[in-house]
Amino acid sequence: MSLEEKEALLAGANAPYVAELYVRFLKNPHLVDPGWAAFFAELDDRPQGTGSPRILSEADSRRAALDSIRALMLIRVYRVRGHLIASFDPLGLEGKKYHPELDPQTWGFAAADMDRPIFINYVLGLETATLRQILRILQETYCGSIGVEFMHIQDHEEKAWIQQRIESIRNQTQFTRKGKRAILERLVQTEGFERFLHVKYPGTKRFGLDGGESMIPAIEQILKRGAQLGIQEVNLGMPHRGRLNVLGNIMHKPYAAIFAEFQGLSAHPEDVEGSGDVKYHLGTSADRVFDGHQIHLSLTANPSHLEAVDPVVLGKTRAKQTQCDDSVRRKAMAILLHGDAAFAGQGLVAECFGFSELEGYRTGGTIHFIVNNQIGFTTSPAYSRSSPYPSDVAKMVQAPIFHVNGDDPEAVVHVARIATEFRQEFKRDVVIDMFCYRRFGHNEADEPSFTQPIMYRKIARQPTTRAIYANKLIDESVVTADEVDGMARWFNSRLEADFAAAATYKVNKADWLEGKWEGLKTLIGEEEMRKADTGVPLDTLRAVGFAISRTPEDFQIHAKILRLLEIRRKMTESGSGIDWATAEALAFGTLLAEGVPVRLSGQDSGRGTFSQRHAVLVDQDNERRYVPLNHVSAAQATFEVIDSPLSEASVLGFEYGYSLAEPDALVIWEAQFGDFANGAQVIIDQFIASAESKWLRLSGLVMLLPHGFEGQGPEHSSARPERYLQLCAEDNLQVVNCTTPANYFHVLRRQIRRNFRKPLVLFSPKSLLRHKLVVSDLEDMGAGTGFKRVLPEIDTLVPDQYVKRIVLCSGKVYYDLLEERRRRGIDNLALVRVEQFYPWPRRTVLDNIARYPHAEVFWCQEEPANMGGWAFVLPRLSNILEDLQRERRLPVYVGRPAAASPAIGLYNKHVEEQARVVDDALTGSLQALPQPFRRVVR
Ligand SMILES: Cc1ncc(C[n+]2csc(CCOP(=O)(O)OP(=O)(O)O)c2C)c(N)n1
Ligand SMILES: [Mg+2]
Repeated sequence: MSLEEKEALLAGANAPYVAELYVRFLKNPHLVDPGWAAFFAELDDRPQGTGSPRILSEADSRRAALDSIRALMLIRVYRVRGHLIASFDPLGLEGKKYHPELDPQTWGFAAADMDRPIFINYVLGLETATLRQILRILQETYCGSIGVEFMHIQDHEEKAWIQQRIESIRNQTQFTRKGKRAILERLVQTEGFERFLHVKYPGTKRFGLDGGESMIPAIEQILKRGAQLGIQEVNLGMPHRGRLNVLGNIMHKPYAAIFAEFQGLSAHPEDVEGSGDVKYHLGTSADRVFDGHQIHLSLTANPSHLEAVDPVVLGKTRAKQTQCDDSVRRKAMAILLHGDAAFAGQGLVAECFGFSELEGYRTGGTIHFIVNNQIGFTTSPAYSRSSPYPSDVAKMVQAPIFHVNGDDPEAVVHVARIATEFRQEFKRDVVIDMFCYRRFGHNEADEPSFTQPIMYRKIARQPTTRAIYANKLIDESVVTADEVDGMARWFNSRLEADFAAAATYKVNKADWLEGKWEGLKTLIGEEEMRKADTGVPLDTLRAVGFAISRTPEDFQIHAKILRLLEIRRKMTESGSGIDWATAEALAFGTLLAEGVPVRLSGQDSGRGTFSQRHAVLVDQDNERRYVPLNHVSAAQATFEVIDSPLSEASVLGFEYGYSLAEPDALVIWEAQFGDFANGAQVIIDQFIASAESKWLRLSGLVMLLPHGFEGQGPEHSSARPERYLQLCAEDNLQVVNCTTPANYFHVLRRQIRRNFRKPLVLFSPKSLLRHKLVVSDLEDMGAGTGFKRVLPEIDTLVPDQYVKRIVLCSGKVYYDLLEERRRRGIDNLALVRVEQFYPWPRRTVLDNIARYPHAEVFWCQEEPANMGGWAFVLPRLSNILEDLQRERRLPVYVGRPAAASPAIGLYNKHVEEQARVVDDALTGSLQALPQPFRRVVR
């Protein structure tokens, strides 16, 4: 019988029979069958160590037993479902709430039963209690301003902790007078700031917190309690709502600075770099002290895209934990604030919960705070989510959820405190869902009664949270009305002073190259700065090569991997034939030996999607894991290679966030196949490509994107290089599609060995991983060598002036062209590889073209004409041809015609197409070749 069936039995005619069983169980649990014993034991979930032995005298009547189990059932149901009738909606939109299971009648109690003592065996802390008492306790604890959902937690300790924590104090903190005044002061400031903006900048968007003011004292409480419990660093992420208030009242950004932004003032435009962003997206950092404990706070800048910042904040938090050796994750923590519609709607929220217990991504629990104003823009919850609460998604990780009435600031602060304690105790996610309302429209110029007239009539009559609380404290004689007025006047005069100062406010010189970023540069300018010393002495390379091809003696390695390691070892010993994966391992290994941590995360990255990497070896007997790159040298940095969850957006966001906080590590996100990165487009567009320009935030993140047309169909061929190339401007990115293991080695090392950080979009090969021509010599990685942005012709051809054609290309197609040219014995056609698209190596490309004065210039790609590099190189090559005063100012396009789908599904057709591309590049005559424009524009 299931638990539900047993519960149903209790409420029905069989209750006396169950009571009989219970009497027996209390005497001796073995007297009833184990199923019932477990059921009764479950009822009695009072904290361990309390209560007396369960002994009921023989004389106890059947009725008493029945009372007991019914009462215990009722208590249990209140724990599970009490929140369903709690009054946490300040607007009371749902009216009086009722749930039959919370009605004592359902359990067989009548009005006459209210005052009979019932034995409840110290559950709720009482040996006996009347039904009236029991209900009062349950309603206070579970149905007041706070509704708690925690009975879905399967871990006994966590569940018992919450139960004990809230039942022992009936889920209320008795605040001191000082504590109450502090909450009031916070509310005065929160409301005062919004009002001030409302008056000074009427109709200007600010996405005010009006109606959700209790959020500010709640965050203050999290910080204060967190500081007491060891938190030293908090990373915050939040949306638009109330952000200015958080900036001013939590982050202590000068009000004058915020006012200056409202006025669009740029008193000192020379100090404001980049393209900037709207004021309610900006981040900042601050140090604050709570009870003598310092906390460093950092609010991450974010784009409009709701919840996109979440994984970024988590990645930053993780990096901070690694930096301060916080392996128990006690010192650094993330707080994420959310809107109700966004929390329920955006998949990134679920993706981030997915991180919470993963070895490679966990951050020791995030405190989530939902400003649940019961609306999203103009959409009511009934239209925007299928779950009862916006918070239900958090149940996927069994996080406890506190629904709380925003108009009861003490309750809000109380749950903030418990949530913080829970996080510190169990290092798990926890959610506060603060029910409130939005006093104005979505923004302040928006009219909400077009769509929610009833709700907004209610809101118009609703006194502010501050007014409600001030009156409460006046009633309790904690403050006088005059004092409350005094608080508001004082704060307002302070705002007025800042308002006056705004006109001449001098923008603080950006703080972005401080701390870990010190010594790095932003303005690159000079070509020289782009160069990097990335070569490594051969001895070091050999030592690393040896270390990465070794396993411990007692390690049962798979026979094929053993052979692979032997081959790797021979490659480095002989110094030739080094393949892609070995070059990568050498790049990582040398950086590690130099003290640079390497973090690589992506789907199946440990082994490598193409079974090429084998960075994690698995003992065939016991599945013990061994990571050779962590055994390179005694003083080396740590290599983390992580098989990620199957979520592109959040994992890319996480690694991007990690790179924001850790410029001294090589941080890499790897796509399984490059095209899957489009699931993370928001992170690419809103952060990776534009964060430096918008927010002056740098990142050295590497995106590894497998790319190449090998007949694997539409979704395993193209990493969509065109998309990244279209994003390139103002030196925001580096886009590389290199073709030799040595160049790959250098481009990875270059990421760390220069004095600036830029995201690197790196297309990586698939078939080339095992291509006989795709090998390098150790010497190509030796001291003095470096990354080559363009690779010139390597074969001996006719003298330069007789070369008839230059075929420029990038990536894998080069080898198809090279092999076919050799096969056909063509000696007057030069192949030039563009290894780096952006920053566009104009001078080197120009030199490589100028070298062949009588050659036609072709661009060959395997991608369709509307994809790949064509649109990017066309104007740039034309520009060069113009400078060289070539007769033909346009390069000739050779490749697949424009297509809706990146690649064909049929393998044979692919082979045919590929052969035609190669043939066109090698033999097609200028006139006969279909012109790109004719092919593209159809
Ligand atoms: C991903 C995304 N989709 C749509 C929007 C446009 N938008 C901005 S705010 C908003 C409503 C958000 O509602 P909620 O999350 O409840 O926050 P609230 O404004 O009520 O505080 C929408 C749809 C957005 N910013 N991001
Ligand atoms: Mg909302």
